[in-house]
Parts: sequence; structure tokens; C-alpha cells
Amino acid sequence: MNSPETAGPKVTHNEAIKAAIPTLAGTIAATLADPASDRFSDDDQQFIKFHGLYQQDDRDLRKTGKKFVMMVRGRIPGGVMTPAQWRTFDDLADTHGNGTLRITTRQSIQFHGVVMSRLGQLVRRINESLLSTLAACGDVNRNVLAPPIPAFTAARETVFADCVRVADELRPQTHAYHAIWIEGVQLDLSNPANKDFVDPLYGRTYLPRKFKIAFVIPPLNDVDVLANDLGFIAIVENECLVGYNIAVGGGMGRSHGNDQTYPRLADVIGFVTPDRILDVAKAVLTLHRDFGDRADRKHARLKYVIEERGVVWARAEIEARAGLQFEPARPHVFTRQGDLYGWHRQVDGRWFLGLFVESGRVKDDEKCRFKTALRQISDRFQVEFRLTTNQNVLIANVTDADREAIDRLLAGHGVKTADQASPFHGAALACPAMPTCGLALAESERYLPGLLDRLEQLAAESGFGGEEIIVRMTGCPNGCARPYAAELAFVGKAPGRYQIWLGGNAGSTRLNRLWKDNVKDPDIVPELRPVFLRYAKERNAGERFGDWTDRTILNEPASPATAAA
Ligand code: SRM
Ligand code: SF4
Repeated sequence: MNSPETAGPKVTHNEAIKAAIPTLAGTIAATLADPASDRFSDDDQQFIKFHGLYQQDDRDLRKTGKKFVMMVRGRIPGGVMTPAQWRTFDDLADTHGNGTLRITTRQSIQFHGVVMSRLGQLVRRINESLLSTLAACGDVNRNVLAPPIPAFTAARETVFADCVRVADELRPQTHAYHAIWIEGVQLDLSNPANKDFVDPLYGRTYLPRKFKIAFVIPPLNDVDVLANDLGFIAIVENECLVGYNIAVGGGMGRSHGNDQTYPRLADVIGFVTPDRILDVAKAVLTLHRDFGDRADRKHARLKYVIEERGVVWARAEIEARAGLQFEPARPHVFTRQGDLYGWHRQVDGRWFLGLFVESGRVKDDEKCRFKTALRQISDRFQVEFRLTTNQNVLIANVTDADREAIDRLLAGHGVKTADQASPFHGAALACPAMPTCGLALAESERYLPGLLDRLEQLAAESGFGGEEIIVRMTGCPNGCARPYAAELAFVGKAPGRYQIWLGGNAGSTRLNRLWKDNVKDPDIVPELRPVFLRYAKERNAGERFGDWTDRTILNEPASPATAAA
């Protein structure tokens, strides 16, 4: 066992610094107080992640020297925001960030381009809005996902409440966050509560790596639940939540050329009633805490523990830790992922509006003043903003009376509420990659829209224009836009070069597989042309692209490019 206390000498540097400063305070407050400082020390760059921050630099500007900026990620359980919270975030993007809000694939919002001198105020104001950034990143439980769409079952509200309960229960307890960001002082180490602090749940060295939880209500898998370390799959009978099937061991991240790392979908291990979800969450989290690999951060996720020790072992450990016995999993089926665009009735009779946001980037441009329009909605209407894991936003709880006014407001800003996105664009995801992400090997958010246009044209020429293919792109293999669950994915290898993965399905219950390893931008469409043509000709009635490629192309002899992978 590799528990925090018994972790051997081979542990990573991250483990050593967590053990040395379990409050996670580092020297963050001192850096913030120094008007001359524009960056954090190397160790503090690890601590600030637990506070929801990343130090980055604008990679477009590197030739003229590094300009340090921060990325700040909110912690927004289930992605639900009040109008006042939206207003705060909208203001802060303009006054403290780069003028945009980036909706993430985990129902949160990121600010990019925050300079050191603005950081303290930004985080304080997020907290004043009653949201937080604590544990948005770092070796802890991250933002907990919940299904955002209020159209199918009243049980959605109970499931959302459970999501918030779990998120609260797994929050790290250090006082450093409050001292640094709210009080604006160094953590008082003369106070024994701080001096001898060890987190009661996480222990001295927290988790070996990040930990992710999602709630979902079948048949819509709109959160990609099986890509999470822990999934709660709601079982709803007669509009009532009766419990959850538990899924463990999902994750997307991998590294090029390292077979020890791979994407994995979570295994369903049994059923529990809603009153036991906190026990289960803590049991699975501590399983990761105690058995995760603390010597190799690339191999430190729970999915590797589950894969290597086996599901039977994991189920028994979780049962023992939670003090329960799982019932057999109840039948459930996922038929599709994705969001609903446009106006739809909620189960309570009110309305919600699904708004498409290309790659989650909320901004104004010449054609469409999307950011301003959302801001004005938050100023004028008592609605709820719900962020989706597909990087979109829903305006929920709209009354009959307000629907028309919201339509008018959006139209006045060039925002469509019908036919908002073509099928490929509407189902696509791209991670931020360049210029902010320090790990990007290739473009993603800035590159995918143009590629989608070319692919849609190819689909039309091939004879299936107007149909959807779920396309996802990431600038590196870490998997932030969950590419390995897409029907067609592009994973960055080097500038202008991508791997092509084929074969995911509509419900995100099957991983795709590598098809081509290193395709240059100008070769992408020519490589896919024969595939699209064959798909149009050979598919069975109603057969999706991912299902067809999984059944055909991927079982044919490997091309030289794939063989070299
Ligand atoms: Fe991610 C690291 C962006 C969801 C797997 N992710 C990063 C960093 C912080 C880069 C870094 O470490 O320096 C990226 C910041 C880029 C930037 O400039 O903003 C980053 N990840 C994102 C976001 C913003 C992508 C997006 O398009 O929205 C998502 C923020 C979610 C949130 O609000 O919490 C985001 N990241 C994901 C997901 C999807 C999910 O959770 O459903 C995954 C795959 C699922 C998983 O965890 O397995 C994901 N991100 C990673 C990894 C690989 C972890 C691994 O197991 O190996 C890294 C690399 C790392 O942690 O060292 C990473
Ligand atoms: Fe950065 Fe890679 Fe994540 Fe994209 S997938 S945001 S390039 S870490």
C-alpha cells in the first residue's frame, strides 16, 4: 500500500512538497504581496493549482520573452450559476482577464491572461459571489458534474442536490485558502490548528493525482460519466430517484509513446441507495489516496489501480471502506451524449434555452455580441445559467412572459436561438491548447472550427451532408476534450500534425481507436475522403459514423502510418 504516511523515498517532488506544507500555503501570500513579482516559485506553481490557478505564459509572445499570466478556474458544482454570479464573472473577465470567459468541459469557467497584480482581487471577488476556485485544480476532488438539462425528469433536481452534497463533503479543509485570498494575509503558523494541520480526509499528501466525479441520468450521457474516476448513474423510477449505479476507474489522459498510460472507461460495480453516496465517494477517493502511484505522476490515476488490481478487488475494498455491500447494478442504457439547443419546456412548465458556444469561448465579435447578450440577460431576468460539459450554456427557469423578451434581446445582439450550429460544429469539442496551455503540442480551439468546415464540405460531397459526426480535438494526448470517446478525434502530436482516432459511439460508452498516427494538416481531408465515401455507400440504415468505422475500417489491415504508432 502506498499511503501518504508510508510513501517510500521514491515519491515524486510533488509528494515531498505536499508533505512539507500540508496547508498548501507555500509562499503564495508573500509573492502576492511583492509588487515586483510577476510569477510564482516552482513549488508554489504546484500549490496554486489546489487554489484553482495555473501559471501560464502567452506562447504566441514567447519569441519576445516570456510574459507570465495566470489561468483561474472556478469551482461551480453542476455548472449552476445565478445571474449575480454570471455578472461577477462577466465583469471580472473584462477588468481582470482577457475579456473572454471559457466554459470548460467540466461545467466550469476559466479566466485566461490574468496578471499577478490582479489575481488576489479576482479570486476574492469570485468568493464574494459565493463561488470559489478552491480545488478546481490540484491533487484533490475536482468540480463535480451533474446533468444540466431540466427537460426529462423532475429527479434532475435531486441529482443536482446530491452533486452539491458530494462536492461539499470532499472539499479540502486547509485554512490557507481563506487566509490568502479572503483575508489577504499569510497563514498564521503560530496557531497550532495551522501549524499541525493535516486534512482529515485527504491526509498529509492529498491524492496522488486529480480525482473526478460525475452524476448522470440515463439515457442521456451528457456528462461522459464513464470518463470519470467515479460515476453516479441515477436510477429513476416513476419520476423518483431510487439510487445510483456506481462506476469507477474512468479517465482519458495518456502520453504519446508511453504504453503505461491509456484512456479507460469506468466499470459499473453495483447499486446503492442515495443515502450512501457520501460513504461511497469517500471510499473511492481514499482507495485512490492509498493505492495510487506516488512515484510516477503519469501513472497516478485511479484507473490504473482498478485496471491493474482488478474490478473484483476494487469492489471489495470500496465495500469495506464504505461499510456496505453493493446490490447488483440496475439495468441502464446510454443512447446519446450532447446538449439540446434552442427553446425547450422544462418538466416544471417553464422554459430553457440551449445556446451553442463554439469551443466554450464566450466573447463578442463583429458578427455576434454573445458575451454582452448573456450579460444583459443576467442583468434583466431571474433565470439560472447552467454550464454544460459540452462547453455550452443553458438559460434555465425562463417564464412564458420572459421568453419572448430574451429572444428579442439575443436577436438584437446577433445571437441565434434556432439553427445555431451545423451538425459537426454543434457536436464538437476542442480544448484551449495554444496559446495558453503549456502542454499543447498543436493548435486545437483556434484550429478546429476551420477543419470542421472542411469536413462538413467533405461529408456533403460524399453524400451525407447535414448529418452529425461527433468530432473532438485536443492539442496533446492529455484528453481535456475527452477525444477518446468521440466518433472522430484529432489529437495533437506536433505543430500542424495530428493523430486520427475513429470509432466512439453516440452514448460515449465505447472508446475509439488510433487509426492514423501523424497526419499533417493538408493531408487530413485527403486521408478521410475515402473513409467518408465508403461510409456513405456501405453503412447500414441509420448506422452512425463511429459504429461503422468500429465495425469496418478499424478491423482492416493497419496502414503503415498506424503500424508506426
Ligand atoms: Fe485538462 C491539464 C484544460 C478537462 C485531462 N487541462 C490541463 C491544463 C491545466 C494544462 C496544464 O496542466 O498545464 C489545461 C489548461 C489549458 C488552458 O490554457 O486553459 C487543461 N482540462 C482543461 C479544460 C479547460 C479543457 C476544456 O476544453 O474545457 C477542462 C477544464 C475542466 C474543469 O473545469 O475542471 C479540462 N482535462 C479535462 C478532462 C475532461 C474531463 O475531466 O471530463 C480531462 C480528461 C479526463 C481525465 O482527467 O482523465 C483532462 N488535463 C488533463 C490531463 C491528463 C491527466 C492524466 O490523467 O494524465 C492534464 C495534464 C496533467 O494533469 O498534468 C490536464
Ligand atoms: Fe492543454 Fe493538452 Fe489539455 Fe489541450 S488536451 S488543454 S493541449 S493539456
